[in-house]
Amino acid sequence: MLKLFYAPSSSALAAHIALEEAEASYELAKIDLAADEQRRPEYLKINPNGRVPALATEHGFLSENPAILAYIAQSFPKARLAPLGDAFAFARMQAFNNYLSSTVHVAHSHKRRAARWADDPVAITDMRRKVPETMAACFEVIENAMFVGPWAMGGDFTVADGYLFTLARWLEQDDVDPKRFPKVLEHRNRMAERASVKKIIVHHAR
Ligand SMILES: N[C@@H](CCC(=O)N[C@@H](CS)C(=O)NCC(=O)O)C(=O)O
Repeated sequence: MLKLFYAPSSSALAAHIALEEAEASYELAKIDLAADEQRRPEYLKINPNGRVPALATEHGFLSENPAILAYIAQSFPKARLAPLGDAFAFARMQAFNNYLSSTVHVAHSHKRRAARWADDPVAITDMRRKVPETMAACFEVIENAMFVGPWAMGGDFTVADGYLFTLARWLEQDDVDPKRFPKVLEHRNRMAERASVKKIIVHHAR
């Protein structure tokens, strides 16, 4: 049985959506980030990096959203959550997911986790101040260059859609007006109406 270690409205929502879309059997384990549960020794055995999501599988634990999403898509091929027979299309989906993970998510983290990158209070304040600008710049690239439509990667829904939805939900809290990105906003609204999302969103109240 798969077990998803998650925190409400964190990036783990992307994996949660993928599990629902795959119609997988899974359990949830909530990690309280405010209580720093992600740094407890028991959890560090699951993900030594002390982050959610993590996925317990029959083979062992997985961390990092792009890896978890690819694993779910490949483990449940009937759900058609990725272009499995097309190496190039699969790699493009991975490029999209890795951009979300390594660039967009990191830009967002400079608000709450700025102290990871600097000690000087002035530098920390400056990093936080820049988040609306860097997040908007990231979504500019998604809106104008990466998002194909109607789904992130084109005509077929993929695990990238749940991931984009997850990070697009953070725009307001990062002081970015989502109306600046009409394609992303329309996608976000459409995703919110999807059966999988409606079923699980109760776990991701903000
Ligand atoms: N690179 C990781 C990032 C995961 C991550 O930063 N998750 C956040 C929640 S959205 C977290 O666990 N934060 C707790 C912390 O930073 O201590 C991924 O893409 O899965």
